[in-house]
Amino acid sequence: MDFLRRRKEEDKVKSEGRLPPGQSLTQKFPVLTYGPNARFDPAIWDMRVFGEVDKEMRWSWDEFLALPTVTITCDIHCVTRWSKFDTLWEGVKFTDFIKLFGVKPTTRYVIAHCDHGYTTNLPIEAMMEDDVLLAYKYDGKFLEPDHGFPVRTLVPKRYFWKSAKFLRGLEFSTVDKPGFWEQSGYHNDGDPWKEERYGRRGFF
Ligand SMILES: Nc1nc2c(c(=O)[nH]1)N[C@H]1C(S)=C(S)[C@@H](COP(=O)(O)O)O[C@H]1N2
Ligand SMILES: [Mo]
Repeated sequence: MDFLRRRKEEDKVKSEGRLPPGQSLTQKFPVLTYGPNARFDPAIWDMRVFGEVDKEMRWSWDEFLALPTVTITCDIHCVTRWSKFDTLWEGVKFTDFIKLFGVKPTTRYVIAHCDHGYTTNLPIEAMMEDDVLLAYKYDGKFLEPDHGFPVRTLVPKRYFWKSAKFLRGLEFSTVDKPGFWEQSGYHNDGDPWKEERYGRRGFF
């Protein structure tokens, strides 16, 4: 019965054009992390920007928390086929953030660098979307460790592996640098609406 009810709900949202192809709705918030969560020590934690920027900068935890934030509600889509609707996030808006240090016109890609070496890449245009955040609150509370505490990128218009948990830095680059999953066969762009799950030369 539950299954049937869910199928009906999915048919409804699909007809409304809100569920990307091949996705199923979940009410839960699944956790997908390769490796351990980051250890967080506010005394040594920092956020860095480097590469093709006017001014390389770093923020301590306190300095980062002092930056102005915005709140957004969005749908998220994981490549493992779950989608979750109406998720509520707070964080520093990417387009506001970059005004603090200036991005050189030579920048074409942004590479997110995380604790334990996870990286993920996106064209600067994808990061300039209005709903891209350096998020640190979910549903009004600081992120759970499993969901990327203290800070993650949030890029709702891409599959969720592009939303980097345990974020420690953003690299602005003239060349593309495929990240952890992109090197393992996931698609380089990861647009759920085009169902860009796996790369042409992927292993899957
Ligand atoms: N640092 C880091 N970020 C990461 C991952 C990871 O393993 N390490 N997994 C990615 C994947 S594959 C997904 S689907 C989402 C999952 O986020 P969630 O655990 O909050 O649902 O985080 C992404 N960001
Ligand atoms: Mo994922």
